[in-house]
Amino acid sequence: MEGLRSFRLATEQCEKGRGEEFAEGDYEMNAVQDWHIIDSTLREGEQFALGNFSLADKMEIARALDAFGIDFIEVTTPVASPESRRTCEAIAALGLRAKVLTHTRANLRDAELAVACGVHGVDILFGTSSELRRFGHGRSVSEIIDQSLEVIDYVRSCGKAVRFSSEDAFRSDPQDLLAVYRAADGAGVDRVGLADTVGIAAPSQVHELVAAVRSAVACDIEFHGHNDTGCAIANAFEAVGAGATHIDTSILGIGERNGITPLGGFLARMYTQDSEGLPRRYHLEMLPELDRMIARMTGLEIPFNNFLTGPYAYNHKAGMHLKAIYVNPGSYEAIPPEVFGVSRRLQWGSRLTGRHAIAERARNLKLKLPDEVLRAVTREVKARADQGDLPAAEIDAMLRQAAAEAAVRP
Ligand code: HCA
Ligand code: CU
Repeated sequence: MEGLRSFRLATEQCEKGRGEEFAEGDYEMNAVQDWHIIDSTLREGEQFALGNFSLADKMEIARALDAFGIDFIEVTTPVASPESRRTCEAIAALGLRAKVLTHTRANLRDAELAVACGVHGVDILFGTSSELRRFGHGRSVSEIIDQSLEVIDYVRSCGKAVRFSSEDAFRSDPQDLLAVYRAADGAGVDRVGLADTVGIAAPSQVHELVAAVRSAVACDIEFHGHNDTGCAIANAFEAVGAGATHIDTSILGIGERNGITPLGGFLARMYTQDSEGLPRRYHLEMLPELDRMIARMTGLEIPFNNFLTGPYAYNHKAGMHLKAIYVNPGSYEAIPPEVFGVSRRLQWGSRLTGRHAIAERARNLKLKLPDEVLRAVTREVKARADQGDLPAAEIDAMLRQAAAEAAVRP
């Protein structure tokens, strides 16, 4: 099957929709051309505690996402405030290659304002969970459908793209959900969306529900996953595996509470599936710039354990690791760092270092040392490093001295 890469996944038989069936047990992963990123740094990210972006910040973010190759940029609803409306209009008017979307509740007044801002499309949202129906808007499923269809028809009649998404989809009755999605699909939406609003879904659940939606609708499918239980990337990955076509991300994963699927982490995950397609589609080497930009604007550091761009994401320390890394970096790296514009860091002055790391350093210094001398220097480095990592200069001095003592000229 053209454009699709295959990988095995213990799964029930799934339909990819549009009539293609896959063999049981074999699962077809959408290659990079089959899925798109909707980056929501300018919508979900603005809901992050420290996401108070100025207009200039927002323009910078939109341009950077566009330059990176992001397909869709979602911005805060113009209903939120006068400045939000101005921003929505300004970003829609930037003339980016990326399509600008805004996000509204499923009511006509909000949709009218959204359309008037000149965006490419409107992402509308309705809560379908029993919690939201009981404690939130209080509507029945048929009322949700009626109200949504009115808004969908309106947005379509304006010639705009429209998406219908269910808030808290994973705590909704699947039958209710499918009924609402089928109705939205029948009304001609471009996409239906599943939002894991509280980050409660497990990857297997996401797979199952997206697969069920995949066989119920013909339109595209979007997944939006929060990270409260640490599954946002895995859930987005499973969503794509089950036939989702659009994944919501934000730079550094910023959003309500602890955020959503981070752009960088999601791309890391997807790179392992399609290492050729991904670099053709996105300027992956720009990722550190994007992460640094949001760190700067939120006044935070890039988290120490961030995917790809964290300060230690490519740090190698233990002797066994260092030894293998010198020979073949792939032995302890899933993704070559240069692909994402970062570099590796070899921490060879710790008590965990090894002879191969010290020997490599000696080679770099053009010192030829017999094996027993290298072993002795390594023992000495380890003993001294018990008090803390040694600076490179100290190890270099030890190697030079050992070379002099062994009367081996550099
Ligand atoms: C929110 C809404 C949302 C919407 C997601 C979507 C969510 O809680 O503010 O439009 O698909 O997580 O449900 O971000
Ligand atoms: Cu959200």
